[in-house]
Amino acid sequence: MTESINHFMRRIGVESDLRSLIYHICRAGKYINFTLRAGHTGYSETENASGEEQLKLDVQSDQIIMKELEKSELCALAISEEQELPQRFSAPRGSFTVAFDPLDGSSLFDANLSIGSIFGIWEGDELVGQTGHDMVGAAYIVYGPRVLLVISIKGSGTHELEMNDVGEFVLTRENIEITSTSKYFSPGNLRATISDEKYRKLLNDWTNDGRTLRYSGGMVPDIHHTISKGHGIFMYPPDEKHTSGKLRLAFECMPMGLIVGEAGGAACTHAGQPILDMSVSEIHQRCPILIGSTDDVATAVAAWK
Ligand code: AFP
Repeated sequence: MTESINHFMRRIGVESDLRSLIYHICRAGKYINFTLRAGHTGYSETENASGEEQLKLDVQSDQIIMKELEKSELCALAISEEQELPQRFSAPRGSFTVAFDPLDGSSLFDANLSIGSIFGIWEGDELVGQTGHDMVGAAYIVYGPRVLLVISIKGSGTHELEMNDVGEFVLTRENIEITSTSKYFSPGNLRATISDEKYRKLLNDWTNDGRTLRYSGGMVPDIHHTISKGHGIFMYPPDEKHTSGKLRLAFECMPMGLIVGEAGGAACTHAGQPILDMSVSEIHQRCPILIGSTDDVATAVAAWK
């Protein structure tokens, strides 16, 4: 007997307005998945807040999520990677802030590779000043051969659900655990090894130790590889071009930090600062990230000392 997301969240004690907000996030995921399968690739002749070209799918996914968050009447503040300014909504039923990347890795879609949506959830109607520890929940949806939702509610673990043939998410894995070390590694920003000999040495050492490289260029499927296998490390260190790294703190690194942390993993910058200890000072700020098996993250931090 499969268990629906609503029944599962009720069973683990998720309070009703957070359950309702997550229900709307799941509905957005269903509609995004339908849009992806309709195959509207191509560019929209616009740029996002970070000056990156936007695919039509980026814009459509952003619109779908914004509409569901507004309809929930629970989201007071919505912050998207695709929009420079936050959106404020009337939220008579409750007050949450949602920061999200609507379609992370969208440039991979025309190559038929997996991509995803990432969500971080805070209470209240402000994001600046909030830390990763202040999140009440986080989730990602990976649009691949199977459409999967991985969700963490603060203090209640990390769980995986699969979208069924009528667009509903049903539980597939409860209380996922990440072991302390791995035989895999997912090294992003390889161009940094040209000037960063510490990164270069770490990757050489792990390669010589016989580790298997797993990297697609999509943060969501690459971190899902760690979640799925129960071990691994994803890295995106800084370089001259990305002096603070490429990935965004509020709608990529913090949500992934909660999800991996609730599964027993670790997430920090290459300098060893825990991602969840950081606070948001600018909504589009970026940060370097090492995330996954705790001992592997510690080994990587030590390599940069
Ligand atoms: P796009 O969203 O522009 O495809 O970038 C994807 C991403 O933000 C993240 O999903 C990847 O981990 C990272 O960029 C890959 O960056 P590189 O292209 O430098 O490998």
